[in-house]
Amino acid sequence: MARTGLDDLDLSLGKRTRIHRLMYEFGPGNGTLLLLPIDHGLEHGPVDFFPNPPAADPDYQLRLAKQGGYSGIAFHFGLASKYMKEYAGTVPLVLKLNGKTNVPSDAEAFSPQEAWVEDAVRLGADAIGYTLYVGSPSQAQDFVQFRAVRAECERYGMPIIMWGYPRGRAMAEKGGRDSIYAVDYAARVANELGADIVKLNVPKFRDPANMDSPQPYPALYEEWKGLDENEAFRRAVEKVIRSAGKTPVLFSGGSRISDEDLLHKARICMESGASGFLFGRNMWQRPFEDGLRITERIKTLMLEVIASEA
Ligand code: FBP
Repeated sequence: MARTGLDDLDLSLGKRTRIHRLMYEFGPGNGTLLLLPIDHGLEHGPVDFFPNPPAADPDYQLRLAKQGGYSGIAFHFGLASKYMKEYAGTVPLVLKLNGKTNVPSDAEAFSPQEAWVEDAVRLGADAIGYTLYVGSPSQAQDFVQFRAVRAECERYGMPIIMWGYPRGRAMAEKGGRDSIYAVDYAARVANELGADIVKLNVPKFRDPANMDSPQPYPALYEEWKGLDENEAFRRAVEKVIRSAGKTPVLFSGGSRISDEDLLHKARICMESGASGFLFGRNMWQRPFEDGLRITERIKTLMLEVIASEA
């Protein structure tokens, strides 16, 4: 499937220049993105650092991003302004503008804005990150908040990477946040609302007939029924990327999985038209040298897939 690239996008010069830096001048290059997120201390709490305590110091991820050659690092305001001094100009920044802790229930999920696009400009960021909870009861408030961020991003030529997250009670009743229905919908929402790039979780296909909910998602998604797991996954990823239209898609890693599973998942995503990854825990919840090693394997895989398409 054709990959959505920079040439397919109608962007202002500022956005184009910044995305070019991320997709071609840093990271694996060739129009791809490999971002290292470290917003987990806010989103999940310090528990995410228990498997690898040195990773609680953001310098750990900055060193990994620099030595591993990532396209950029995603930070909230506090970490960006306190830890990046010696990495200025060598590790591109994606400034997350909204966030929340996971202490309150996800039923009403909403991430309030806690930094401005102007902060991103002042900190030298090449993009901002915005989490939008698709389907949450707070969705109306989220759309309004996003509209203001989008307008500021237009004004400053700042690209928007949307963390497109299906969440909330209604999504849970419709098959859950990782269902193909949910992720496919989030991909379309990102394209509709004007994200420049969208980050999604990989979709999981489960037969609606086997779900607890009396009315999961529309039967139209049953076309994957009976296919082997890999084929169902590949088709689900392709479907989601099609729904994202003119919005390049990144996939996240989620909690730690084996290297073989991670590489397998990454290959299918790239072959299906993904533009790259935003892998966090799978990269830094491990000893530093091991983090560099898996980073190299992922980058090699990404470039192999791109080369095979040339
Ligand atoms: P991971 O690769 O560790 O999943 O990171 C991607 C990410 O989007 C982070 O930016 C964010 O903190 C986290 O996932 C949210 O994970 P979850 O959806 O499980 O709360």
